[in-house]
Amino acid sequence: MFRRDKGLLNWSTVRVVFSEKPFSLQPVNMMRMFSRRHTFIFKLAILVGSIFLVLCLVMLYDVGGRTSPEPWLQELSEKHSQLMGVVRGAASNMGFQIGAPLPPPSKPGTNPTSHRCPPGLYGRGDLKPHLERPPQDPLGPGAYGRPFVSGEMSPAEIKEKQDGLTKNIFNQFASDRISLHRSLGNDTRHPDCVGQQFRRCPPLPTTTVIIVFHNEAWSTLLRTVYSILHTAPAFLLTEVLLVDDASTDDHLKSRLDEYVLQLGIVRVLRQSERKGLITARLLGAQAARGETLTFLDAHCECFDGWLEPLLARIVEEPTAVVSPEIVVIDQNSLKFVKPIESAQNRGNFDWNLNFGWEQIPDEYQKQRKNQTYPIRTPTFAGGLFSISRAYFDHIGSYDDKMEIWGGENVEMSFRVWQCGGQLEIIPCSVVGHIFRTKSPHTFPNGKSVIIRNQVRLAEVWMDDYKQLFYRRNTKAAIIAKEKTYGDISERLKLKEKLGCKNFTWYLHNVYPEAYVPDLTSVKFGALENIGSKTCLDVGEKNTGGKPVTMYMCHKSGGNQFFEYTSHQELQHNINKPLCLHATPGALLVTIELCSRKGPGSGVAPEQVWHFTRASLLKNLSTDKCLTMDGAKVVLSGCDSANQNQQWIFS
Ligand SMILES: *[C@@H]1O[C@H](CO)[C@@H](O)[C@H](O)[C@H]1NC(C)=O
Ligand SMILES: *[C@@H]1O[C@H](CO)[C@@H](O)[C@H](O)[C@H]1NC(C)=O
Ligand SMILES: *[C@@H]1O[C@H](CO)[C@@H](O)[C@H](O)[C@H]1NC(C)=O
Ligand SMILES: *[C@@H]1O[C@H](CO)[C@@H](O)[C@H](O)[C@H]1NC(C)=O
Ligand SMILES: [Mn+2]
Repeated sequence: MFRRDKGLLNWSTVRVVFSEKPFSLQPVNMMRMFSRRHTFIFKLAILVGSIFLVLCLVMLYDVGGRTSPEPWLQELSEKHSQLMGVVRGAASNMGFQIGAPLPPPSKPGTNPTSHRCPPGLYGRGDLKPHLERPPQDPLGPGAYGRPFVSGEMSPAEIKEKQDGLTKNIFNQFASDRISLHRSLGNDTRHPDCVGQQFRRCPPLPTTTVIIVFHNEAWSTLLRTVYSILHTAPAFLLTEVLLVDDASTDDHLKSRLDEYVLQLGIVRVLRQSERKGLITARLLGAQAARGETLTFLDAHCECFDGWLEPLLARIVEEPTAVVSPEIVVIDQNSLKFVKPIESAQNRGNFDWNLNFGWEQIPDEYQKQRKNQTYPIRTPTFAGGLFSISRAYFDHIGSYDDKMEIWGGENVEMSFRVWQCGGQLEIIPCSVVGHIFRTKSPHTFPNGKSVIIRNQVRLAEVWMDDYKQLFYRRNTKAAIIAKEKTYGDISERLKLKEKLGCKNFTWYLHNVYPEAYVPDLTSVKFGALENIGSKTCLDVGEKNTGGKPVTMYMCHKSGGNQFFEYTSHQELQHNINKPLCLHATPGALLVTIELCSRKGPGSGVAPEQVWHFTRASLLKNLSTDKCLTMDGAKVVLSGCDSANQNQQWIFS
């Protein structure tokens, strides 16, 4: 209960901070205090000092116009003008606690010191996009986000479509025929979002949009770019940086450079060697000149008003790392699934350290007074988000010794929360993304780089809980044991420097609903059958309700991970507790949600397995035993000489 209240408290504190004028009151109080003394000279000195102070504060207010109690912002200001140094020095000599302002906006051509911010709200005219959308053909292919419909196709077209699918794992044929400027039709977001307005003071920060791509199709890449230019308010968009992770396709070379030149605001940066997403994003972040960074994928379309709510939240809470609500662009029809008032999800993780989505707990949903409120999320998908550029650096950007791709989003999730920030989804910000069933790209060194990345994050952020991961992922356990995950000393130093909290704190405060398996269990691993030397396996995508099978022992955990609990259950528990379950009368043994739910609740008889001395797994009351029958797993009369009934943890 305490924790949830705290979430609310954060909100109200934020509001208080922004509704008072922190700079105007203090000098007046000082003068009152001193005016009770009667020495004229002393008064004069105080008066002069106060005037100086007031002047300094006015200057301070003009430059930044905002404040923050965050020490990381204070650190930052040291890099900026001498004036700021003088001001802060004077202020701290007088014993004031003044948070330093954000760095001045770095937009070329504007004079930062003249950057005052007027009261009131931005009007529609202020939020005009960088580039107006050209008139739309309402009957054009895929117009207004509708699905692409193909008519009769010639053999050449059929081949083109097939080639596009093979190369991209989405329908490039359709994408190539849809306008690069397509409008997504009427604004169908929740009315709270459509009506949301934004304060001019403190102003919304500028942003650099960073898009990493590798052999992306021309039409999806350029539609992403245009959809930004047609929706992002001109005064907020500093630039769009396209970071090429060593693409080999011809159209992404000089043709792309020349094309974006005419757009003015778009630049291409190149990574000559395939180093992956993480280093490519760091390259983009280093080159960025906006006050915030906005990362997008190379096959997105932005919905009306997507950018302002992200940036507004960062102004309100500079340590917030904010993601849009991600909607689906269908990989076959390129239909843009428009936002509706439906169930919203948040991010989670399982004990294989994979990211997933889950419904927001009702209790938490009720605390959000309207749809403009952010949704706190334990983890994020990590592809699409905005962050203050200063905070991105402060919080340790990315682990640059992670390779290619994978795990970086979970790493950043744990790090941001444990080190004092927050991860949020802003439902009023909607961006569509083409979700693919698999990646079209090859990975240098294969999939093991992902596991290595995950071990790095487990070693740095998860304390003893990393064991839960290693037990379920044997390849990770080997990497950890052999210490082949590389040097993590820099990351540990960062954790120390930022005074980050531990993983227990994260689980209790950020994700109290998390399912945490037993850390003390002693019997776990793969359940190998003595007779066949094959292993008990839950099979693909078995989240309960399906029979288990026998499969070649792959010795990497995952679908073959089982844990024998002190309650005599056989649990397969990577993202939730699933139990080996024998339905009376049924032929096959399945896994089902465990019947035991915490202390006090009992185990259903269908889920009790007695491990005998002869390595049989036996139901005491019916005297039947777990039996391997080819690829099937059944129950049959116990016979301790039958090797097909003998099981060991390996
Ligand atoms: C947008 O809404 C208007 C009024 O509700 C409707 O007439 C129009 O057809 C809609 N446009 C699209 C593209 O759906
Ligand atoms: C939603 O809540 C915010 C913050 O309390 C408030 O400023 C805004 O007016 C509310 N919007 C609506 C539509 O009620
Ligand atoms: C984790 O941090 C909490 C305080 O947030 C502390 O009480 C606890 O002992 C720490 N746990 C470990 C395992 O260090
Ligand atoms: C064990 O026997 C009980 C009682 O007959 C039955 O309800 C249960 O389903 C059986 N469990 C297994 C695992 O066979
Ligand atoms: Mn993608």
